[in-house]
Amino acid sequence: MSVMKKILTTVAVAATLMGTAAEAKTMRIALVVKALGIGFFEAANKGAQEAAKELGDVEIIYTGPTSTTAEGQIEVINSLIAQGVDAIAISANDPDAVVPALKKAMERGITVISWDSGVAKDGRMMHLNPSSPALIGNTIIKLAADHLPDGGDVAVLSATATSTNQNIWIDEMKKVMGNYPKVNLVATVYGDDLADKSYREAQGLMATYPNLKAIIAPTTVGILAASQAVTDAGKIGQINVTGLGLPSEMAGAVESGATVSFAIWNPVDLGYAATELAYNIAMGAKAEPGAEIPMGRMGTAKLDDNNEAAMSDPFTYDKSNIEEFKSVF
Ligand code: RAM
Repeated sequence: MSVMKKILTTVAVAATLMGTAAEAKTMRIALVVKALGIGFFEAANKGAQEAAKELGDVEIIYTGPTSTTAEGQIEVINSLIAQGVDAIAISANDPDAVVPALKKAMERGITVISWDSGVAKDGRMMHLNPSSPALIGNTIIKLAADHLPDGGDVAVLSATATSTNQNIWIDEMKKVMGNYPKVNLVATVYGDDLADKSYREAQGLMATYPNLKAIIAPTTVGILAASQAVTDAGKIGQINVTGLGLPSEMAGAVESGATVSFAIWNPVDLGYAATELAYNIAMGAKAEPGAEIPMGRMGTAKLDDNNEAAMSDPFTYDKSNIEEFKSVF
């Protein structure tokens, strides 16, 4: 065989092998987050990567807009449709605004689920809640009320005004406010899951409500910013910042006393579970009421009438356990 022929043959063999590899096709699952740069979603991505490794033939595309807008997510979704991904698992900035783009994705055969922050029923095959919304709503007010024996003014510092998950949790919280007659909810403000805006909103609350006793931030970005604002204002011990946070980000606030306690579920597990669900539905599992869809080491998701399921209960962190968990997530 001439040298040239040998080279050509080698190239041809290599091309054939590559073609075969492409046919035994890797499943591409896009994990679309509210915005890039949020620790909670980075932890979820760790779980997604873990699931991908376990499943073997999966590639995770971790993506999202640079700020928490539905418009930014729509652009991301359209680009994922153009790339022909196999599945989209989204934490939505707005339950309705992303529906047309996600419907288009499903029409093209892309599996679509939501997790963390839900999409309206028409725009997804199922939704994975981190925990029961009622339990989360109960938890965030209880965290504040437990440290207010004499009651007092509390305010909510949320994420965006259209965020599905925070809005549901705040609604659930309001339903049980009657159990805490001495606790008075004076305001709900929005920091858009941006550190600087959340910080300014916390400052605004302190200025407007001089008797404020607690800030409830059901967002990891908001709770961290509010604890810093309270610390900088010299109000540790006067205003307790609580809500949902990451032990890794909140360790300093717990140590200083700006935050007595807060709660969260494991975000790594949430990203892992969402990936397992997207994979299994893309592989043919039917997302319908009553279905039980496997989530790997997280067990199974049992879908309710709305095609929703919950992962696990929130867990409370304080001085007694923060050290142990701050290096986990
Ligand atoms: C922020 C996001 C996320 C929420 C957590 C608690 O990271 O708003 O959607 O689940 O907080």
